[in-house]
Amino acid sequence: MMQLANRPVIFIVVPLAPALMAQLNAQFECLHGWELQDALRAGEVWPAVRAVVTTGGAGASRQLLQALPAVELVACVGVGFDAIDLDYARTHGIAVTTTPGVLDRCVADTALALLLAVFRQLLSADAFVRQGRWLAGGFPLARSLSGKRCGIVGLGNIGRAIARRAEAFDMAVCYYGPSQKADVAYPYFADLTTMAAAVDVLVLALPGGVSTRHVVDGRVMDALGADGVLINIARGSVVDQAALVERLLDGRLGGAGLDVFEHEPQVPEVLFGLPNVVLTPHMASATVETRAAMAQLMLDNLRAHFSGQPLLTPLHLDCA
Ligand code: 8YV
Repeated sequence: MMQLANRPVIFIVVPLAPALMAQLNAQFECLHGWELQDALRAGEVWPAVRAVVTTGGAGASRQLLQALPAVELVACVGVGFDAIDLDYARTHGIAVTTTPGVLDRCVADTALALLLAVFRQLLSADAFVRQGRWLAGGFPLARSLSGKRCGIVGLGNIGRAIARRAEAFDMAVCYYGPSQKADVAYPYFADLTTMAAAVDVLVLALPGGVSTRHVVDGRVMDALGADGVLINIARGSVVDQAALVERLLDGRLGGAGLDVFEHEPQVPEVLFGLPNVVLTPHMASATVETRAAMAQLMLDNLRAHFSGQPLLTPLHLDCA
């Protein structure tokens, strides 16, 4: 019992993988945020909590951080920090860690899987075989990926991993972002609509948050056009989803591969019947290997914090 009392108290926002929960339970005294929602809304405060453990999707709201007056660290299992109140963290000296570097490849794989699935009509082809329709004749021709122009929005670590894969599929890569990168030769566009008009595919790999909300709007989608394909493995918030749905329904946009949505897990049901759209449940990083690496990096940050060591992957809140 003594040992129990000495363990740092942490607040886990949403249920995590069983193996990670077991590790956290063994080393920390854990409060379960999903069981404390009513108490949080009722204004309860937990002064003993020293760290928040969360995911990219769940984040850490101002309301939560205000209820944890002694919190020192928000440790996120994920790279997206758009759901963490960084202003509050910055002004209250709360450190934030994420898990960069360990998920880029899986997320990029998912982007290419979505691209291939849309271009080669993989889901319709699979249904075609299962429904026995092959017996009555061949499957219609799909479209080839090689030779297509791929515009990446956000050339960070994930964007670069997507670029390398797109090149391996013989696509011509270019990118848009806040600034041109000195260390890559891909053509740079300073204007997103101009790039959308010049490519066959737009792949979104930019951070979510207020500053990127709806950067892919109706105008950008119209520039991409009736043969264009939109792939989103970033955040639902970066796309004007109503404008996207309209254009997929009336054919002004050619197709889409979507892993993220504006109001997850709600997905517009009108998309369910469209053969040119592939929908996945925010699973770009969701492999056994990658989730284990993300969990390990989050735990290493937590341990470093509580043993007075430098954090492994802190967010630099002045620049974030
Ligand atoms: C995960 C993500 O869905 O890294 C992110 O920001 O969106 C994903 O990798 C999530 O954080 C799971 O822990």
